[in-house]
Amino acid sequence: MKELQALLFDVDGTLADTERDGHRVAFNLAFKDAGLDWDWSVALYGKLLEVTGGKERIRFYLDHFNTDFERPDDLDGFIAGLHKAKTDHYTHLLGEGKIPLRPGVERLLAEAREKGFRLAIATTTTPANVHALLTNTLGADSESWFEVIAAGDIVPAKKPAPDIYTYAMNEMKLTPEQCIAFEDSENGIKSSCGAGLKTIITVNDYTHDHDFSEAVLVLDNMGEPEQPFTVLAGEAGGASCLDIELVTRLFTQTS
Ligand code: XBP
Ligand code: MG
Repeated sequence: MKELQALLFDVDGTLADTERDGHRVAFNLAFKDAGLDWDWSVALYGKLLEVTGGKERIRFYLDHFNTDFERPDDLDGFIAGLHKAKTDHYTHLLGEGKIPLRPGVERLLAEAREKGFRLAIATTTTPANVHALLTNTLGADSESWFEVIAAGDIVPAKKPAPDIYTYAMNEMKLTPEQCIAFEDSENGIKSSCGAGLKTIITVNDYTHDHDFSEAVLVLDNMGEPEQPFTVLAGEAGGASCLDIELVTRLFTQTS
C-alpha cells in the first residue's frame, strides 16, 4: 500500500478567499493608477477567472471584453507594468489583515506538521502574494513550513496544465502516489489530477458550479469541530471537519 507523505496546497480560493475582495480589488486599483477606466465587477471577474495568472487574465480581458481598447506598441510591457502595480496593491491589502484563512486551514496545517507530513504550495499566483498571505495570517516563519513554494511564472504553463504540481513533486522527490492535493477550482483540479494527484476540493462562491467529478471529496470548506463542513460530493464517513485521519482515509481508500 502506498503511504501518504505530503500535502500540496493551492493558494487562491483554497487557503483564503482572495479573489473577489483581494485580487479583483487590486486589479481595479492598478487600473485607476494608470488612468484607465476599466472596472472589473464581481460578475465580470467570475468570467475572467476562466484564465489563471494575472498577466494572462488582463490579456484575456482585452481579447474578449475590451476589444476596442487602443493597445500600446509594447503590450507585454504595458501588461507587466499594470500587473506589478496590482501585486503592490494586493500585498498591501493583505498587510491590512482583511483577508483571513478559510475555516479549517490553520488547524489542518498544524495537525499535518505535528504528525510529520511534508507540505508544499502549488499555485498560479505571484510568489510575493504567497509570502504576503502566509506571513500575514500564519506568522513570520510560516513560509518555512512549506518545503517547496511553487508559484507564478516558475513554470511557463500555468494551471490547468499539470506542470506546477509536477514541479513541486519533482523538487520534493515524491511521486503522485505519495501526495494529495487541495484545490478549489476546475482549472485547479485539472492541474492536480493531470499530475496524477488525488484531490480534495473546498468550493467557494466563484467555483461551486465547477466540474469536480474527479475529486475524492467535495466540501463547502474544511470545517472546524464547532463549525462542521457540508459534504457536496463523496463520502466523509460522518466526520465533521477535514483532519489528517480523514485525509489519510480518502487517500488510502482511493489508492
Ligand atoms: C489563482 C490565480 C491567480 C490570481 C492572480 O491561482 O489564478 O492568477 O488570481 O494572481 P491559484 P497573479 O488558485 O493557483 O493560487 O496576479 O499574481 O498572477
Ligand atoms: Mg485556486
